[in-house]
Amino acid sequence: MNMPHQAYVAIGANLGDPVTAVRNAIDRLAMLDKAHLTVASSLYRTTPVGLLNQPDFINAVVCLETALDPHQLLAALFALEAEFGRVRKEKNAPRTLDLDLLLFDQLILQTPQLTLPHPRLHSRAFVLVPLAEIAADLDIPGRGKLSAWLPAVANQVVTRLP
Ligand code: PH2
Ligand code: MG
Ligand code: MG
Repeated sequence: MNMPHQAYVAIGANLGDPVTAVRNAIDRLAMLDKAHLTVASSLYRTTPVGLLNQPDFINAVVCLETALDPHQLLAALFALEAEFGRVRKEKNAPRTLDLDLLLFDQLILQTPQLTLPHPRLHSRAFVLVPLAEIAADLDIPGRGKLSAWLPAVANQVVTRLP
């Protein structure tokens, strides 16, 4: 199948067994219909950003080539979150699995459902560091080189798992 688009997806979990959840999520993303996983980052243990009084997260980023459009891909990500038992409570609450669409080609988009690039991507080490591992030269539409944002998040603790 022709997979004309390239998308980056962030994976996060901090409830239950987050390492297993993130590994299983990567496996499930590799099985998505009309998509092909090209590369997955290492797993990282990260300190919570935002709501601080919650367990550390496990985070990773994957690159997908896909024939889906952005909203179709987002729907597939929400379906996977539900499959992993995600219950949406308050914003930033601990979660069994969070899948965030970061980038879709060089698209800049603002709809009620979806903002691209992800609006907080450039200020979060738990996204930037795994993303830089798999796509060091990446350009963030409207924000410039990914690598230029890394120094600003150097104070956020992210540890690559062996
Ligand atoms: N996700 C959030 C809020 N804070 N912090 C870390 N370290 N990792 C996350 O995935 C994360 C977060 C909202 O989705
Ligand atoms: Mg998120
Ligand atoms: Mg999310």
